[in-house]
Order: sequence, then C-alpha cells, then structure tokens
Amino acid sequence: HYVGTRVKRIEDPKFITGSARYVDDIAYPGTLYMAILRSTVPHAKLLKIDYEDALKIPGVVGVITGLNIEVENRPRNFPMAKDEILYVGQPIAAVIAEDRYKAYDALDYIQVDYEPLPAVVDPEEAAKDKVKAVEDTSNIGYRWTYKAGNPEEELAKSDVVIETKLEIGRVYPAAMEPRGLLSVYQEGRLTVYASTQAPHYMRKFLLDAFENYVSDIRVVQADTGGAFGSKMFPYPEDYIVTYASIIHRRPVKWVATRREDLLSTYHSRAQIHKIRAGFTKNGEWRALIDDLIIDLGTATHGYYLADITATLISGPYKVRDILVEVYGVRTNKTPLDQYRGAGRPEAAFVYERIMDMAADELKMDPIEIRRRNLVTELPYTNPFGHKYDSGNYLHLLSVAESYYRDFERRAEELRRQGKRVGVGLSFYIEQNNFGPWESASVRVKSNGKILVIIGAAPHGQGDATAIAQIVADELGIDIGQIEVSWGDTELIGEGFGTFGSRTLTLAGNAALLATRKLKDKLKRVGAALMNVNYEGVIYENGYVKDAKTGRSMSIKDIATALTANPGSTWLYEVEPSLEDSAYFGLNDYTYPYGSHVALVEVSEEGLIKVLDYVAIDDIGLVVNPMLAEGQVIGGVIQGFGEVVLEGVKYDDDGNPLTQTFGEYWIPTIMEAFNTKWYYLEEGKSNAPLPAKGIAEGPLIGVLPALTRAIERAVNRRIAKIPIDPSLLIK
Ligand code: MCN
Ligand code: MO
Repeated sequence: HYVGTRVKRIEDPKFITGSARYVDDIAYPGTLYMAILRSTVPHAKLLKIDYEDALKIPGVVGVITGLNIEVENRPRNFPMAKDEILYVGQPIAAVIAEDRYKAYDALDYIQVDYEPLPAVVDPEEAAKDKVKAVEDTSNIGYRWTYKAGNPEEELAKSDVVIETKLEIGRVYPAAMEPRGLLSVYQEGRLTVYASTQAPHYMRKFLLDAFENYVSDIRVVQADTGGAFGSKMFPYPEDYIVTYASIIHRRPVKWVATRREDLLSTYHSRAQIHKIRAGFTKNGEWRALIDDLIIDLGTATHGYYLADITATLISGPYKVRDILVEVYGVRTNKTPLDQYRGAGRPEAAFVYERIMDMAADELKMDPIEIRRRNLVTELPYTNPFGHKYDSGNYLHLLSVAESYYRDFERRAEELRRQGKRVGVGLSFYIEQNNFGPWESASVRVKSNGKILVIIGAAPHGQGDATAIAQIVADELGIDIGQIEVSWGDTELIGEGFGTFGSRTLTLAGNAALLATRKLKDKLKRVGAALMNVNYEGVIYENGYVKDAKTGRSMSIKDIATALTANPGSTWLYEVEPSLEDSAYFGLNDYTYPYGSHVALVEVSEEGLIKVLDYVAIDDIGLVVNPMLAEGQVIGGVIQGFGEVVLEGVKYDDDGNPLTQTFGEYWIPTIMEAFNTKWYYLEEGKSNAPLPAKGIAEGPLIGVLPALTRAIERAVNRRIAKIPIDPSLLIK
C-alpha cells in the first residue's frame, strides 16, 4: 500500500540534476524577444508615444503601442496604456527585436509625453472618492453588504466590545521563477509555452481575445518554478507576447526581470478591517460589525478575495450576528489578485486577533475562550451559508492545547532568564474545492507501463507522486510502473489547473475513478484475449484471472498482445482500448481545519527567532504525509515573511519603494525554522478518496499564531502585519 506513506517525489530527479526546462530554456530557431516599456509615473494622461528612433536600432523588428482588449474586471487601458497611465509598471510599449539585449536597449529610444495627474495611494483616502485613481470613474470599484442576524442589537447588548483597526499588508507573491511566455506561431496556429498554473484556462482567455487571428491555441506549461496563486489570471504580457507572435508570424519570448516581476505580478492581501466585536462577560462572541476595505489597485478583479474573507469572517466560531460592509477601492497601484490562501488568511487574522484581544480584555485563557466559541456540531452552516462539512474541532483544539501548555512552561522558564518570549495559538478553518471539477485519464502503454494524465497543473507541490500512489494502490502494482503527466492542453480534453488546494482532492479522485474504469477495460480485453467469459474473470494486483480455467494475464501481457502485431486482425467483439478518463467534481466546498502553536523569542534589538512551532491539521485522508508536511513547513516560513518582513511599499505619490529584493524582503535560510506537523483524519470529505486540501492551510494558521506569539513576547498590541519594527525594539 502506498496511500498514507511517505513516498519520495517522482518529480524530483530532473530538478535535482538540472535538466528541468523552464520557459526561458526553450529555444526555437528565429525567436524574437520582447521588452516592455513600463510607466514610471503612477497616474498621468498619456499624450504621445514616439518610437521612430527605436525602430532605427538594428535588430528591432517592431514596436507595439496602444493595444487594448476588453477583458472582464481588468483596468481601463488593458493590456497597454493608451490614453491614461494608471500605475507604475503598467505596460506602455513593447519592443520586439532579434535578441533581448537589443530589445531592452531600444526601450531608451522611446519618447513618452504625458501630463501628470494626482494619484491616490492610501485606500482609506481612496474610499472618500475625492482624488480619482482612474479618470471619470468612482474609486469604489466594488461594494457589497454581508449581513446576518441582528448585529447592531447584539453588539449593543454585549458586555464587552473590542474595537480596533486591523491591517493585512500588501504582498508580492515571490515565486522563484518570474513570469514568462514563449508564443510560437506556425501557419495560423499558436503554441504558447508558459510559466503558468492553469494552462487550459490560459488557452481559453487567449482564444477569447485572438480567435479571429488564429485557428487554435495550444498551451503548454513549461516546468514552472512556483506560482503561489499569481500565475493564473490574465496578465497584460500574456496578450502582448501572443499578439506580437501573431503579427510577426514568428516565435516571440518574454521573461520578466525580477524588478519587472515585483512591479507587475499582481499583489495580494491589502485589507483593512475596522471592527467592533461584542462578547458576553463569560467570553461568548455575540456580534461583529466590520468595515472591510480592500485595496484593489487599478483593476477590480481582486474583489472576490474580500467576498471570501467576509463570508468566512466568523471562522470556526458560533457567532451568527454579523455585518460586513465591503469596499473594494481603486488606487494607483499594481492590480490585486490571489496569493496562497486567497482571502482565508485575511479572515483568520481578523477572527483570531479578535479572540486574543477578547481573551486579554476578559482575562481569559486563550484556549478556554476558543473552546467556548468553537462549533461543536458538524455539519454546520455558517451565517453566510457556507456548510462546514466534517471533523471534530474540539478534539483538535485539545491536541493543540497540550503543545500550547508545554510552550507556555518553556516560555515561563525563559522569561525567568530575562528573555522576551511569547506563545501564540491559532485555530482556523480552510475552504477548498474552488474550480468546479478536474479531469484525469489513465492509459496502458504497449510495454505495460501506466500513464496518468491530469488536467491540473502542479508546479512544485508534488501531486504527481501522490496521484501515482493512488493509482498504484487501485491497480495493485508497483509505483515504478506509473508515470504522471500534465500541463498540455492537447494531452487531455479539458481541465482547470492547480490552485485553491484542489489538485489532490479533485485530480486525485478523477484519477481514482478513471483507474476503476480502466480495470474494467483490462478485464474485458483480457477475457477476450484468453477466450473466456468476461463475467468469469477478476482483476487482482495487476492480473486478470479466469477462475474456471485458472488462466491469467498480466497488464503487460494484455498490452503486448493488444499492440504487438501490425499484421494481425482484431477478431474480438470488445473495444480494443486500454485507456479511460474521468472528470470529478464535489458538489460543495470542503472545510479542512487546524491549529498552529508558536514559541518565539524577540531580542532587545527586535530580531525575531522562532524557537519552536507546531501545526496540527485535519484534512481527512492524507495521501502522502511527507508531501503535506513539506507544504506546511514551507507555508509557515512563507507566513513568517508576511508577518515580519514582507510588504509592498509606496510613497505618498504612488512610487513603489520595493522594486528589488533589496527592499522587498523574503525569508531566507537565515530565518528558516523547523515546523513539526501532526495530523488527524477525522474530517473526511465525502469523495471516493476522502481527502481535503492542505497546501494553503499553513498560510492561514501562521499569520495569527505568529502575530500573537510576538505580541506576547514584546508585550505590545499588534494590529497590523507586517509588524512595525519599532514595536519590536525593547
Ligand atoms: N496532499 C496529500 N494528502 C491530502 C492533500 C494533499 O498528500 N489530503 C499532498 C498532495 O499530494 C500535494 C500537496 O499535498 O503534494 C498539496 O496538495 P493540495 O492541497 O491538493 O494543493 P495543490 O496541489 O492544489 O496546490 C496548490 C497550492 C496553492 S493554491 C498554492 S497558492 C501554493 C501551494 O499549493 N503554491 C505553491 N503550495 C505551493 N508549493 C510550491 N512548491 N509552489 C507553489 O507555487
Ligand atoms: Mo493558490
């Protein structure tokens, strides 16, 4: 049995040996390179672009300006500024040249005339709608009211009201590999190689724009060096490269420099919550009123993140009287979109900060106040209609409690030695199963090897290994017989991609169901080849066996017999196929949940050291604990970045101050620490393979747990991440 065991990643050898192929490694003869001229001002009227001199540079084959395509929820002037510049980094012109050096050099020869306009940077200022981020457009790009029960009444009746402003900073999803594409034009057809997490979706949105120019678009996901949610929704460069390749009828490549990536990859989080939370004196959370401002930058497409946050704002707790007023505001900044956790980390930061603040106010134990409020009966429908499906929250909390008490004892001891240490605990719920369904196909090749193809598009998570485990168990064969492939729109009918911690659950179940169908085909073809009755055969551990005659054929025997002789004739009544596929969707979200416990020391100079860290999750069936644990360890360190180091900064005029890793700090090996991961398997999903997702959970649990631990260590209230360093110094 492989499911449930720590099988090593089958994906790794090519990465370890350096033979992986990223977009920039793919070479086609005659490839042109694209460089983008980006705006250096946050807001302006664009008057004139003069690129005559750029065209005179030897090797430059063309300049594109003013390309505009209607795409839902994107900024005005998408993918290129045409009459108005909206943020620093927005594409204004693209140079296409014989090599990338000529393309970048030519950018200096383009003259842009513009008339500066006032910019709006602060989201609370933007909400007043005085200075417009986009000319003649309201700054309120999105507005929604979520209301359940009688929050005003319940708040008025509360014994204690916590009133505060909580802020989750703007971050850049720093994948190791920047974004990039190579678009290859061949006689009316395009093949686009991309650093992406959703090739089928990319094919769809590019075809929507270019179906009058090309007969079809095939998207191939190159080896992709991470995405964290940021390589999914349409980007300006996706359209500009593709367009350049169509008009020049040549392959065109663009790969972002790190600075370009920092400016142009959609930022995330950027939420402000002005909350009032009402509690009874014995710690029962009764009401919440929340004004949620999400800083959308110039586009509106990130608004759905605020919807996710708002509808999960009660977290795992029973509070039912809630009002969330959502304001999605436009500012002159890079557009906002998803980043690992997508709306759920923001919610957890808010409900767990509320829990800790209430515990302090009421002088209650942080575990006790959570125990009093946790949902105990599952399934449970939350105030905004989300149905938490399965699990045992109180049990998981009691497991977390033992680590919490232990950490507290150790903290006491260290405090006696004069150290500034703190312990933090979070409890959170996750929501996954975004994207309706996923696909998988399974085939036996002529040598008896099994090829599994999935519609999802992993890019570091290791799903291929887990899916091989599932298929190996179902077929009862050695895992070495199984290969998993993905990331090409022509490998499999349709698919969505890898996001929302969905791949194992959806593609894994699709692969399981496809394998079951394949087993039936093996029986049919095997019985025919053995000249016995289909009804009389069984499939067992890689063999089709006939009970009556005692004859049997292995998968390899069947595949060989089926494919060996091109001169023969198929004389049987069964379909000669050893290939099948399945599409799988769950009809509702699933809700994993977990708890994080942190023990942290803060030096007198304000340096933070995580002394110990435990994460406990219930995601139903865990297919490969090593892969899941890897996600948790990495996610927790990524979250450390968000709490302590990372923040996209702009000056008051809208100039980005974080344009390199010199200013935008991500965690390095120096900050890394080890997270211990434990899991329960009580909250099964109702899928054939009863698993839920893990990959984003760590980002949800870590923000409030670390924040609390640091808050306790420095003994100062923390309401904002990344934490203001001045609060850390003694
Ligand atoms: N797993 C398991 N048992 C389960 C659930 C998951 O063994 N019950 C394993 C899976 O086999 C897989 C891993 O855990 O190896 C994560 O699976 P899953 O939770 O299904 O998440 P996805 O594969 O769909 O990954 C997407 C998720 C997202 S949304 C972001 S953002 C993120 C994350 O993955 N981006 C990442 N982790 C990342 N890790 C890397 N290296 N790079 C990114 O860009
Ligand atoms: Mo994601």
